[in-house]
Amino acid sequence: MMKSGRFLGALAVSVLLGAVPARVASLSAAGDAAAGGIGADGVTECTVAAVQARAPQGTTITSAAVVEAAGKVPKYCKVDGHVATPGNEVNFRLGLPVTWNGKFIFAGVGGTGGNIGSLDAGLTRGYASASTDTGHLASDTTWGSNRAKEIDYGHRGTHVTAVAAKALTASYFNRPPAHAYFNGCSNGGRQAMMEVQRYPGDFDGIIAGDPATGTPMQVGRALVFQHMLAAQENYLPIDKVELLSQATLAACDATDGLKDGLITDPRLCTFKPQTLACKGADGPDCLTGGQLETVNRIYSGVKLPGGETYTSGFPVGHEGGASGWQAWTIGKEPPARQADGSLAFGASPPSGFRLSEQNMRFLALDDDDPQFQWRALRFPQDLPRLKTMSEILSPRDTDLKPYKNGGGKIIIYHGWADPAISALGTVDYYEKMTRQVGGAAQAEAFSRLYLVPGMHHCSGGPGPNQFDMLTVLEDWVERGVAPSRVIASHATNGTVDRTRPLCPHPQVARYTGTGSVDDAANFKCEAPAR
Ligand SMILES: [Ca+2]
Repeated sequence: MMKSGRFLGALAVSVLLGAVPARVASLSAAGDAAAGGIGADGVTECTVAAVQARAPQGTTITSAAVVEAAGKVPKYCKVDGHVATPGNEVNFRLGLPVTWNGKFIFAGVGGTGGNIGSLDAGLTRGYASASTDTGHLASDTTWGSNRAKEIDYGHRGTHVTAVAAKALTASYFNRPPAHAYFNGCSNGGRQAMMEVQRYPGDFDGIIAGDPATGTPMQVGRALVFQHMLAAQENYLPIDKVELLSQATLAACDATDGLKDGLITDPRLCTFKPQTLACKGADGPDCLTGGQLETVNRIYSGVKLPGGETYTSGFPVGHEGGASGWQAWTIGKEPPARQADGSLAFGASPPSGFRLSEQNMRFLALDDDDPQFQWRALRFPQDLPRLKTMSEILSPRDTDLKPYKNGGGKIIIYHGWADPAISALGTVDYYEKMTRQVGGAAQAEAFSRLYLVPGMHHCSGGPGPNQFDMLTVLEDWVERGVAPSRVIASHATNGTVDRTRPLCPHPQVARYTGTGSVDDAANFKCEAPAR
């Protein structure tokens, strides 16, 4: 089956986007005032007509209305609209606060897009704040059969929204934003990596949290599910994951030099799942052969026939808990046998299954095949069929020199215990990127990677999982203060019970030997001894 618009190559797309006029550059207060629609405060009226009159070409405003202050969110002008792309329209929302901090921020969106992200965090800090649905509605079940919508989800929708929303911000306030930032986690982290790789001029500061890797990640999941759902004895029930989690913590907690309930560097851990193998029949204190193979697949990742990593395995540690493997891989309920004899999850499958199933069904293949699903994937035989979509969805370019040379700064963070997207893949990317830009000093001139011990996917887990990277990035971009340690905290029921510095990779937080291990003051960042 053909996908509409599939012959639009990257070159044609970039030429078309390049044709959008640089509205910011051509702004003049006198010219805009002459166009009308300027209020007594010198700011554009918050109406469709006034905002549309100053909109860049290809941008359609569908709604503009003042929203009164509520809670911490200040009074702002809420603008909804869409941007035309070749073969599609990308919906966006832009919030323009009455008391503006002079800057712009873009909020990334999770999963497979389809919903515009919340602007509240940016508006609360006074930012002109934008987000996008990445070019399709959540209710649209056919977007994965439309190449234009796939490209917009993959990367283009974020870019055109950034260009249009920055221009609208400039025309609304009659001056361009002094700085433009992007902040996203998970798929939002993937959007961030696409921006830094493909559109280095869009932002001068980018935060990429737990960045999704697109096709390789979904293939890795599918291969785990192929084994885990092939036989009931391969399935890992919740209590077996808790058993594993206790075993990995017992084996690895002290290997980082401090027994504190956290595995600070899982790469140091030499835990072997085989030590949990059942000696005889299945029991609560052991893993069956089928369960061990499931665990090994999760830890091992996927290698190409030549031995090169295709998708990284998951680091050992903190597998348990509601936001651990349970949320992403095994689910709350075990799979049930279907009429055809197969095992399948019920109505609330684990998130990793839901996303991989959707990906294989309508996003992975270069040409749709309605019969294709995760059980049918053959690795590596099917890799050629995934090539085009992998290029559209997967941010793999390690050459960040254009972004660096343009003065951009990027902060990447990843939870070591993220059960959805492997932190080891992000470490691998960062180290390759470091070599590509000319070594550590060059990489540190514009980038940081923070690995967060014991943090699950973007939040959760027993580690210090709350931190404010935007302030760190603002200090770097606006005041030239290069990031060093970042204080993170962990709270239980709203009460902080642990603080810990996050250290720029490859440094790690080292206990100074005195005082509470739950107090960041008693840690320093230093290069690992190995
Ligand atoms: Ca430890």
